[in-house]
Amino acid sequence: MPVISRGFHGRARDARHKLPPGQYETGDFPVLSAGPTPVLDRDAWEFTLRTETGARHSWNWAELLALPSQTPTVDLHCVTKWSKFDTEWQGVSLDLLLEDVETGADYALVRSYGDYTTNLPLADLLDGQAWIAYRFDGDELAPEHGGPARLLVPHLYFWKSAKWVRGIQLLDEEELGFWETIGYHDYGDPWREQRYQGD
Ligand SMILES: Nc1nc2c(c(=O)[nH]1)N[C@H]1C(S)=C(S)[C@@H](COP(=O)(O)O)O[C@H]1N2
Ligand SMILES: [Mo]
Repeated sequence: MPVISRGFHGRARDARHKLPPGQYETGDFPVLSAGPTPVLDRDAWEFTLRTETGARHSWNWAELLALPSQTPTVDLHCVTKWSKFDTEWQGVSLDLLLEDVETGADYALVRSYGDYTTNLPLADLLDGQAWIAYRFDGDELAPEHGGPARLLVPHLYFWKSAKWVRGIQLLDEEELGFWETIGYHDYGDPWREQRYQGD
């Protein structure tokens, strides 16, 4: 029976397996923000889902924290080519937030405090793929990384994970967000290297 070494070679093979095309692994957690970090008061914080028919579903900070949470461990892939493996988060699944929301929408436009937006299909927020995350690596989510809470949707390039998330608008027709409007890919699958429109 062959002896399988779980030393350096095994780790290197794992790393390659986890690394999408064109990416490199980093142990750092770079901060990438298109504007200044907004100063947000948890007492005034609110997250609002709006459906295509105009129905509103809102959660304040206490309500969000009172919901059952999950602790996903995920890999992050930024379009600027860094990937960070095995990051540990705590947050509320979008499956739970959307559970009682009646919608036939196909698209979502995510809005942040501070005006950042990003778009994705509604299906990519469901089935255990997305969270409103409020803790990272055992601590409150730091403001520069999107605290009090950010969207976490790690199977797409990290620009889709809107920091300082404020709400999600559900839409029948696709509307493009901030980066998508200026040439980044509508969908942004790192495994298909969908960095720019046309990739
Ligand atoms: N509100 C908001 N969310 C954002 C951004 C931003 O500029 N504003 N940058 C995006 C990009 S391009 C990346 S790579 C990640 C960076 O998250 P980090 O700063 O926590 O690494 O946040 C994404 N979410
Ligand atoms: Mo990014």
